[in-house]
Amino acid sequence: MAAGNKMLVNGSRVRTLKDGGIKKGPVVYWMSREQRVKDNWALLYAQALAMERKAPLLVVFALAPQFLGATMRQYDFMLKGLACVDDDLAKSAIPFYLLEGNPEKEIPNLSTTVEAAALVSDFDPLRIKREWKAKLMTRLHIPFYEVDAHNIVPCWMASSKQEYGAYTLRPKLKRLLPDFLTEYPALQRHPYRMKRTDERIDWRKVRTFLKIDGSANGIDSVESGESAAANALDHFLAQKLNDYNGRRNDPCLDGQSNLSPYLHFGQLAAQRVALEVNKVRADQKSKDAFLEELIVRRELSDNFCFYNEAYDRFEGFPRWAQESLNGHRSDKREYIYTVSQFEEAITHDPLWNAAQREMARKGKMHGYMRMYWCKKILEWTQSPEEALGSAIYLNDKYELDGRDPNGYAGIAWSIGGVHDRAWFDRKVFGKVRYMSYGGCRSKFDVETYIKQNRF
Ligand code: FAD
Ligand code: FO1
Repeated sequence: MAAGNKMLVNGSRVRTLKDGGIKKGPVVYWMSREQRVKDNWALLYAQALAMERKAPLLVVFALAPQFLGATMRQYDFMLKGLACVDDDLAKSAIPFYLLEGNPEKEIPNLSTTVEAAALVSDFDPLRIKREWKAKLMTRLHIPFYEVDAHNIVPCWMASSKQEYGAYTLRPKLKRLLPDFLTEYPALQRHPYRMKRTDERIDWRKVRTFLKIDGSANGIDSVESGESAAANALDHFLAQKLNDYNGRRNDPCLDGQSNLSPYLHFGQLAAQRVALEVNKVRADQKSKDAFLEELIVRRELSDNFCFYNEAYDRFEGFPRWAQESLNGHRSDKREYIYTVSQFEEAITHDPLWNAAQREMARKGKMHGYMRMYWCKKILEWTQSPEEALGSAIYLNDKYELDGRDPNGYAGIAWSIGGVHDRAWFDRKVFGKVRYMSYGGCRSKFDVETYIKQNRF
């Protein structure tokens, strides 16, 4: 990127959280959601700012001791990916710092220590991130920018309000995509240095800092890091995209892309995926179906979490769903399970138990089963609020891709009809869409799925 040419990063991807004249000093990119070096608009913007001032650039990651119920399963995956980021940044002469502790303290301290001229962060609609930013802003005295490097069309550009569903967001995205679905400029080797004050990161010691639940085992079958993500994309494009439309909804087949852990941790850019999908020759219906999920459904989730601050609460459901679920609070539940009975997969339903086991063992439940799995938690729990709590707890404890706007939106869709329409009224569910064991049988071979996930 030519020195100082910020225009290569489309300005509407950037929001100014704190304004001010940029004095001398290094530019800091506080990496959080986008844990990658390539195809990262936030990093590219930070480098443009630094180039403009002939200033050093440094990247920091603040490692929180706990994060929304994450276990060693997710932290292990993330830390392996961050070690790759450290190596890859070094190849571009950009130092990477891992700070231990909550960002609202660590980031302002570091900015002061290095006498930073400006701070750049990446966009994330989750409450915890907005709180981190709000708190650290009170202690920051330099300009602070936020770049949406996750969505192809920046969240605040796609829509200025919560959308009813995919059908209302889709046309807005389609109109803006040509402006935003562009190739990325390359990150430059950074010419301006600052002396490195600390020794190399001890990635083993880092793990001892965490205060988390070690019970969910790591998932060795999914390799972490930016190059593993690129390989997973290549494999999907070459071997699976062509049949995606026909195979993606059958939980007995491995028809999905399996890209969600990489997208969640930002080891792969959705924009890169879309650019590569458009380049390859494959069945058009499958390409369209895949891009609908990758662009419309995924950006709809960020829209939901960005504009609905109750994205993980009953109050975040549409009015019709709240009223209708309220009307059925006292309905007798045919079965009632506690969250630990769900967690041990000991319900009366072998299909539901198989889905829970798939998630617990593989760290990734098939997309079709997530809907059935979640709706049954509503059906077999005393209240919608308790069902919501159990679904979020289990989803975020076991899914590698958990703690993500897609998860909160997916669970709110299943339990509270978010982004869905009202159906005919029935026990417990009210007008929220129902899914049944019989319905699954008509869609795929339930016995095979149960056998595959017997363990
Ligand atoms: P593919 O079918 O290959 O799709 C490619 C990408 O498109 C996905 O990685 C994802 O980014 C996006 N996508 C696909 N389906 C959806 C969807 N329904 N909503 C939003 N984006 C979508 N997704 C998560 O990333 N994390 C979660 O914690 C999560 N929890 C869910 C819980 C429930 C109850 C439901 C109904 C859905 C949940 N989803 C979640 C959405 C979806 O199931 C997963 O994104 C998908 O199964 C991931 O597998 P994949 O990457 O192989 O999907
Ligand atoms: N982001 C951080 O900035 N610091 C963390 O320590 C951190 C831990 C973490 C653990 C599990 C997980 O799934 C996500 C985690 N994230 C962390 C955030 C993550 O990178 C994503 O930004 C959000 O979860 C998705 O919006």
